[in-house]
Amino acid sequence: MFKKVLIANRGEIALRVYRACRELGIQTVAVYSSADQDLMHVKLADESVCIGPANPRDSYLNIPAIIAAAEITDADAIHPGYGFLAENDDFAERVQESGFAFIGPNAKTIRLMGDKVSAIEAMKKAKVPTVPGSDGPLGNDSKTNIKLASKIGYPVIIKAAGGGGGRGMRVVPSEATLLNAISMTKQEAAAAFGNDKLYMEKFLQNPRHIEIQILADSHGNAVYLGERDCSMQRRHQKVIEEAPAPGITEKQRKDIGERCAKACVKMGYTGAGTFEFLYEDGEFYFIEMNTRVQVEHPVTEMITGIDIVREQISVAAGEKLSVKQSDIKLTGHAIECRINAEDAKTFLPSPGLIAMFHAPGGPGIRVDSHIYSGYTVPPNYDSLIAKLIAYGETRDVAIARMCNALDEIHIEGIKTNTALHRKLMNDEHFKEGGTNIHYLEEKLSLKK
Ligand code: MV4
Repeated sequence: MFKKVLIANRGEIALRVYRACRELGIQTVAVYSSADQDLMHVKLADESVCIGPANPRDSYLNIPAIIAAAEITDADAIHPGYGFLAENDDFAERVQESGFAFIGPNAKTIRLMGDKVSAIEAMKKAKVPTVPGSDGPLGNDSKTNIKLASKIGYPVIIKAAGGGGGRGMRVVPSEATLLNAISMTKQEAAAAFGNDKLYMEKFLQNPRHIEIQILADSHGNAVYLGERDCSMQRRHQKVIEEAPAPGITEKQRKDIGERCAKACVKMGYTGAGTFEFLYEDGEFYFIEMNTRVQVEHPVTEMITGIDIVREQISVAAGEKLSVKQSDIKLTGHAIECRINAEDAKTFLPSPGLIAMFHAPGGPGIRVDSHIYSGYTVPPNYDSLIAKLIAYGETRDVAIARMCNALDEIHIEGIKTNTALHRKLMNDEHFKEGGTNIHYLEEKLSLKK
């Protein structure tokens, strides 16, 4: 096992990684920007190194500074968390070339999944169901593209191979705007990603966003930990996630889960990973794979009892997964509310001094947060300040506990979105379960 891990991230996930390391008896190195010296995990870590100014370009995205910090502190491994460099294939490569373990899959696999066209190709080979679409990248021939779109059937969506997470895509309702949409998306993709490769898919109009969590080791073992429903979102930012996904049957879970786990073995995937699907009319359609730990991993931990971050670390150290598929039983239901420092009406960030913070508690409540009374939320980063997770034997119990927790939580000094969460926990359609990716934006627009 590693002796010392450098945590190349900030906020709640840095604290989450710190906690997993401590449990494993691993020493920790925190790296932080000059805006982050008061972060909880910076105080708690065995060592800490300032890697640059507040601008993430110069600190959390500064590859030489992070590698230098690992060298100075003699760390064995680097955990990238999520965001920042977590899915940067060049970072993973340079970490490894510098003699450290990267806590995640190898650079080649990150690269393969980072290019959405090659990711979809790999899934097709592994029999993971994909969205009907172009077989590979779009060419430049107009006639061929028009034929392809009418074969797929309108509406179609044009996506950039270098995009993902909602960036670089355009919906095309009919042939009239197809060629223009292709050339516009191509230009934008070249500018945004330095890669103008595009692909085409059938546009699914009312899907849910359901993802499968997997874990894989370097000994050819892979398991699936069931699914999460992340459909409650606004502008590609998830607001609430839950596990399991309402209405998914045991048979559906097993079929899609086994395909994902097998795909991991086939690809030589190691670590934690997430297969993202659109789910419509009872069918799963792969869209992207995330090669990192995700914000919403706790809901899966709650219903499986498996520590995903601990498994990430131990498989990166060459150990076998601590569980096999037959050990994994989904029990109960978990819901996560993302608490953001933001204005309730405008959704603009609301950084500043947290004059007072009181965390909720009680049965089934978990709070993953780096904030504390007297902490100042800096304006330079993501506005996520806490994840409130509620577990219950049933979905109704989880919702009831979440309602209690939202009434107990107290954050003074900055604006947060706790009122939105309270409304959603009492929303009849949410309570019923299974709302689609458009539900929240539609609900919010009705109120205006
Ligand atoms: C789609 C789609 C409908 N049909 N692809 C948006 C984020 C990126 N991960 C893929 N996205 C979508 N791809 C096809 N063929 C609808 C979306 C989409 C979406 C997906 C997941 C969660 C929220 C979303 C919000 C808007 C659009």
